[in-house]
Amino acid sequence: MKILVTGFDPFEGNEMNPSWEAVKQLSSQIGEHDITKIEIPTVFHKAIEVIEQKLNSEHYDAVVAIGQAGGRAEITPERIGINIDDARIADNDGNQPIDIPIRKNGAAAYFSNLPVKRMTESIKNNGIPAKLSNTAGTFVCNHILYQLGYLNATQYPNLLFGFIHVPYLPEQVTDKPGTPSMSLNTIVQGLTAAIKTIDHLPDLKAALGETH
Ligand code: PCA
Repeated sequence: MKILVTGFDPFEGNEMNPSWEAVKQLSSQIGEHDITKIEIPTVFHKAIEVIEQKLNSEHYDAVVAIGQAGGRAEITPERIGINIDDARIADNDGNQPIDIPIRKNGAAAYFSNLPVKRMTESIKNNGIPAKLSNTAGTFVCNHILYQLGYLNATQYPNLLFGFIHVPYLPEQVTDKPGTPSMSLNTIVQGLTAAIKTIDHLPDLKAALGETH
């Protein structure tokens, strides 16, 4: 498969974004997949335009977007993107939409069509903490996952799409006592394990749900 993998630029005063740092280090061939990597801006709407340009200019079988989830301890494949922008902080262009639907004519939500449970288990089988997440938040990461679902529903019916959040890097939490982090090398290994397992087969029926 030809897979486009994206990482975000730094936001909220961070000097780096682990998502792009890790994506940069991915190998250009993961299992049977050819990997193309691009950095996208942490900006509502602009981020998806960059991805759309790539999809319009070349054929890709899948898009996997990666983002930072500061405070999470695990690598977290995301199950769903919801139709709302509700920003706690401004994006990198100063936009702070509050309770604005992303697409007026879109569904309430789109489920990732990647095998998110198999990806989660595969990361864990490599000795790396992972957890299936049921919310990508309401900032630019959720926005991108939702927009990818919208593109899949409206223009690219065969496109596989999904999102994976990654923790802070250790150097980002030196002044945030008690905040979890993960080394760059471990994040790269975890993403590699997840991407390797992408295919069109039905997902695992594993009990990875949550009670709350
Ligand atoms: N994380 C943010 C946006 C960019 C990023 O890396 C988020 O989780 O929405």
